[in-house]
Amino acid sequence: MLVQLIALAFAALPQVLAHGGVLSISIGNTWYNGWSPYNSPTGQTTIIRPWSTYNPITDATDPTISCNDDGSSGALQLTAPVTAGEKITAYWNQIWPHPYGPMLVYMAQCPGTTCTGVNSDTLSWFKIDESGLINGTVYDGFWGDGLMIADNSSWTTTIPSTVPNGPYLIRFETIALHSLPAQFYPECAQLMVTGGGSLAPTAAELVKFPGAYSNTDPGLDVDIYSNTAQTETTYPIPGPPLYGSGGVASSPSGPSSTSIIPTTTVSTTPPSSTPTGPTVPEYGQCGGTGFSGSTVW
Ligand SMILES: [Cu+2]
Repeated sequence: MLVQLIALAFAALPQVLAHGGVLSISIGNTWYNGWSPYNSPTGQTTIIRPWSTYNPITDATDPTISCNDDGSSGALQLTAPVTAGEKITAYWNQIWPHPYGPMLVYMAQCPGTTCTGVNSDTLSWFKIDESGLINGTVYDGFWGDGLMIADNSSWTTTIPSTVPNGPYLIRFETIALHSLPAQFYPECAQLMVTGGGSLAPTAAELVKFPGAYSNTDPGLDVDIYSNTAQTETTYPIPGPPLYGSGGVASSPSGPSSTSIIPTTTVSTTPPSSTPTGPTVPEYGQCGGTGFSGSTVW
């Protein structure tokens, strides 16, 4: 009977169990509980922008791809103070199940004095961090996503010391390539940056969401189980060149193959409350029909 009840419970929540998103954020020693997509939005106060589903976005031009929602702020939206040069960590809702694909972090400055009330679709984003194929092959190498999983399903990045002061959205994104179309998992939070610099992003570094990605980008329509993938050791990370790189946008036919390993650190200050939520078996896969890759490290 118990087994049957458990089976029923799992059958009722297959989508929820399979995926997820950013449930909390820490900046320095400050812990911020995030948005709870399966609770009522009424009364939720958090620095994370509202988002509505654990399901992945599977179209690179989907209207919800900026912040996994309609782009609006919450009714009781908060903003976290951050000093340029400070580290910020995003925590996913579970042991993340998708080790194959890139990690990306973007920022976008809001007009005026606050991001509250500003639709994220209207902003111009620049990429401050990326990690693609770190080593090995596209088929079974070690990816940014694997590094995120290895770091307690969290991702730490540094607010560039050179960004101008002001209100920003930060957008943490993990892209899963275990099945096609690629799966996008973006979530955003509101920041107020102080102590910054004066290096504005270049035109080539600025993109819109939707707009930054195309479904035919070489880093998004890659079949990691193909024969060529088994010997391919470079991977073109989607999106614009990194902020401050002085680079120009790569053309689809001539992608760059840079793979920058970020300086991730395991948080030395454990959160006072750990994220709770649905769990899946370690490295359990979802959406991966025909999945044939490694299931253990
Ligand atoms: Cu998933």
